[in-house]
Parts: sequence; C-alpha cells; structure tokens
Amino acid sequence: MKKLVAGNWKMNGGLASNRALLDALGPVSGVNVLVCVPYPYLAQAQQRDPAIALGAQDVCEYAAGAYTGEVSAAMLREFGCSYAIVGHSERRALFGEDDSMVGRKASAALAAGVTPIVCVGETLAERDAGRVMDVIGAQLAAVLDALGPEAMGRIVLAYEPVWAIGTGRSATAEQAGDAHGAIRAWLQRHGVDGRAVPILYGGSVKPQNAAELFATADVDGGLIGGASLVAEDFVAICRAAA
Ligand code: G2H
Repeated sequence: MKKLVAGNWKMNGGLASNRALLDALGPVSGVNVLVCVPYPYLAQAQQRDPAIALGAQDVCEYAAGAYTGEVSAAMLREFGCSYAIVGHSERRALFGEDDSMVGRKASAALAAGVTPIVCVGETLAERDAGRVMDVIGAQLAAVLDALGPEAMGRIVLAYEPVWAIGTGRSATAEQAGDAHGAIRAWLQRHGVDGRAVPILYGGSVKPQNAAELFATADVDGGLIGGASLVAEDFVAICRAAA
C-alpha cells in the first residue's frame, strides 16, 4: 500500500505563511500526502492543491448541539476534511482527554465519513518500566470498545512515543518497528484485520531519519509535526516515503 505522510501543523501558521507553505507543496507521486491544519484555516487549505488531502487536528465527540467552542465531524467533512487526528498526546496531556473520550471521538469521526488518525504511545517513564504495550494496549482497547472490530479496521493509527514528540529525539527504526509490529499483533489478537490498518510513526521525523523509518517493516507512513512547517523538509519526507 502507498504510504501516508501527514503534516500536523499544530497551533502554527497564519494566512500569509500558510499560503507560502501550501504553494510550495507540489504533489509527490507514489505517496499519499495530507496536511492537518488549525480549524480556521481549513477553508484556505481546501482551496489549494486537490492532490493534498486535508485533515483536522481534533474533532468533537458529539454530533451537534450546545457544545461551545467545539467542531463536529460533519463540519469538518463540509470543509473537505477526510481525516481528523484524535488522541494526540498533547490533547491527552494538556486538555485532559482520556482513552474513552478518544474512542468516542474516533467513533464520531467515522460516523461522518472522516477517517480518524488515532494516536497512541507511551511516556519515557512507561517505556523505562517496560510497560509500552500495557499502555498502548489500554489506549487501543478503548477505541476498539467504541468502534468494534469491523470499524476498527477503517481507522489509521499513529504510534507517537511521547518522549520523541518535538524533542528532536526520534525513536530508532528498531524501536518504531518493534512497537508497530506489536500494535499489529495486538489488532490481530483482538479480531481486527491489522493488515488493513495503516500505522504511522510520529515523533521528530526529519528528512535525515525519514527514509530509514519508512523502510522499516510495519511503518506505513508518518505524522510529522515541526518538519511539516518547512516546505522543503516536508517535501523531502514525502519523497522518502514514495
Ligand atoms: C508528534 C509530531 C507530530 P514532531 O507530535 O504529531 O510532532 O514531529 O514535532 O515531533
């Protein structure tokens, strides 16, 4: 399957800098490219290159109603989003999202025809304690509870070790491959067709380490933060996945 490279702009950008960045992102053949932009800029990004898919960085767990400040999956769909990141570790750590809320958000996205990119990953303390798959297994179980095994086969997963996010310290290809293989095995053990679920790696992916990470078994693409804000770096990472 073609790899998927998703830029996660986080809370960065502005009309002028977005225009320059989007203009510099030509289509790259042999890879699916996606940019996940802040909500106010969805319309701006929607009007750009149709070869680049559009995503959001979060979605509300509810479909509509009195939820001040929230954005529904149907609204995202109207603005051309085919993906929404859910359960990013920044949302979990800074905005109190727990595993079950992440499951409900994934369910709300799928119900509106938006593919959730569900982020999972361990902290350094959890890794050092040998608890990587305990933590990830609990995160995955909550999503499986919310979706069931058939719909679980229609999501995208992103393995993002918390200690590698924005730190400049990426997981090694071996660490990423081990985690991705364990996630795929977990899916199979729980009645999900794990081969159908793309598993992206995220955490300090750069042009310098992208090719090695993408060449690793079970790494089906990347979720790129800081480097997605620099056009030449993001394009180089996309090319490394082609
Ligand atoms: C991890 C990643 C993108 P960065 O959060 O989701 O960010 O590449 O800056 O580590």
